[in-house]
Amino acid sequence: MSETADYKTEFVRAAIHGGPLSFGTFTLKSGRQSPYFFNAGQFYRADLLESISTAFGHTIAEADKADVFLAEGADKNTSEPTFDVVFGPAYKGVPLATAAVSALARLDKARYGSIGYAFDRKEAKDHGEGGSFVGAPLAGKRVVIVDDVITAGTAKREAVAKIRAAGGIVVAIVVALDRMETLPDAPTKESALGALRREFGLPILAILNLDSIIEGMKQFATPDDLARTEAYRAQYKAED
Ligand code: OMP
Repeated sequence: MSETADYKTEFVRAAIHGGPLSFGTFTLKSGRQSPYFFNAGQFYRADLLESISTAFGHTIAEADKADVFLAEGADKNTSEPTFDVVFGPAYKGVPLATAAVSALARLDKARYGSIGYAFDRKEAKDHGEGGSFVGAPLAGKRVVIVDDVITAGTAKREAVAKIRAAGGIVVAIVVALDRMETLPDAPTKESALGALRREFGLPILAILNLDSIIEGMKQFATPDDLARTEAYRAQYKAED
């Protein structure tokens, strides 16, 4: 993994050794039987949360500084961040957004000190402050969505629709893991991530993908788990 950024190597190591990335036989939302499963809910320990939030922070900051979130033709003023809010869909996206914003402030407080986090409620609250969202206001704001895994993209479509309905401008989606799979029942070998990117015309970034997990497994996993994951990739990997 010599060409992989240190934070990614550390993230794969923490995911495999700490428990979030496990090996066995798992039934996915799509019905496929996968030899590996990435459970973002397992990053609950302080040291694991540190590794995933650092990885999100670096990925977002690198894209921001490279103007990836700017629409084509937009004015470039690199002293200001190109987004305002990091949004994590409930439930698993909630700690990811919160921790990512904290990591951004650690990386560069002058640039990211004013970035907010937000998340949605599964059920709208009708008392107290009320509403369907918690955290930074979304109306008129440039929003980066963060989430755990992309397999088919369904949860990301829902998040984009909710944010747009609240007046927010979605500028990118960043996930911890792109499983790089073909869409179930699709006639082509198009990936879920590619389909989303074309549908919304948005940058969609992943900290890790199936290829980088397999690279990491060569260092951190057993040969048997590695062989089963490579066979799964040969069967389901998308072509774009
Ligand atoms: P979409 O790609 O937006 O449909 O969301 C994928 C969802 O699949 C995740 O948000 C999880 O609920 C679940 N999932 C995982 O968490 N980890 C995996 O490794 C695989 C899946 C999955 O079922 O595909």
